[in-house]
Amino acid sequence: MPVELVEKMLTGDQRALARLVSAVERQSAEVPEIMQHVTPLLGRAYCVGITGPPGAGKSTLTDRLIAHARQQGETVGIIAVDPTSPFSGGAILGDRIRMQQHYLDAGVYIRSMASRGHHGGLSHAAKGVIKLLDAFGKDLILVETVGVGQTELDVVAAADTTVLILVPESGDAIQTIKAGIMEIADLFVINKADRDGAERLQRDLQMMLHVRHASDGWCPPVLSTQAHQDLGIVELYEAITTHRRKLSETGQLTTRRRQNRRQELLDLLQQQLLAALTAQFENGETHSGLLAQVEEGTVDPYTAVQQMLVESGGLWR
Ligand SMILES: Nc1nc2c(ncn2[C@@H]2O[C@H](COP(=O)(O)OP(=O)(O)OP(=O)(O)O)[C@@H](O)[C@H]2O)c(=O)[nH]1
Ligand SMILES: [Mg+2]
Repeated sequence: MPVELVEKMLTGDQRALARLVSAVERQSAEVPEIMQHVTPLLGRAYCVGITGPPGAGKSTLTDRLIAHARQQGETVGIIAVDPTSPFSGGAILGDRIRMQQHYLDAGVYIRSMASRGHHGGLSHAAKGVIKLLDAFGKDLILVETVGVGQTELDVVAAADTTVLILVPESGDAIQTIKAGIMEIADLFVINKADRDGAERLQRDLQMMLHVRHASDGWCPPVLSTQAHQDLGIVELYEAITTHRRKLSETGQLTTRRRQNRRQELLDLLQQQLLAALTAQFENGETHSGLLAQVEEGTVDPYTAVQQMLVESGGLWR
């Protein structure tokens, strides 16, 4: 029973949490009921999205951030989203190795999510898990994604603060980094600053961001770290804290979270409508005559869609 499981989780039961996380990951039919019980408890945790190209050092940085947050007395939840691997393979295994020192800490909960079985629902599943960790009482939630596709963009956009991790080699590739991620990043980090080109990239980025953000209230800082040596981590943590304070003081945190909830509703509606309509269509339950006509070219797809929406419950006005 979802209600009992949620109540059990709220007593601090990690196994109940794990079972709820699995239900949300599967997008089980119980998700609406789970969310009904969880929603009144949300909003206490602070969520940080950590994204960047493969191998940039996201997991190593996350590992160091966890350690620092724990020293500050915060409890931490981590979600590592790996949309590229069809199995719990490479990157997730890497996460396990890099974050293993925290697996035994009861104040830390780590969950890896791969794309297998999600059929495009990965970002919804990830957002659901963020909510569970929030309700469970984690102070800080870190979400690691490889910043290459729409799923990651959707997930990091749901975070309160988004951190983009680059490496000195990203300098030449900066044009190819998904533009959306460059635009939503609140903080930039050049990791592997022990390598050549770090300072130049930092200068270039600062200049670019300064021009772009001259008029708004927050110019994203560009930090430099050497995660494997634990260098720059405290500064990164403090920059996240500063951004958080600024968002709270200006009321932007409330605005952002409202927008995110709205977006989540629209995305979910779109996903579920599409799934329902497509299933009807593919099972040949309805519209089979129309399909044949479209296939033959006697009816155009615009008219067909209009008619299908009318038939599917008056969705077309
Ligand atoms: N030279 C150098 N290597 C680093 C630094 N930070 C991390 N690394 C190394 O970079 C490699 C990749 O680190 P990860 O933390 O797994 O990177 P990631 O971005 O999580 O990788 P994926 O999740 O696979 O995309 C590891 O071998 C790290 O030890 C750094 O500051 N300098
Ligand atoms: Mg990683």
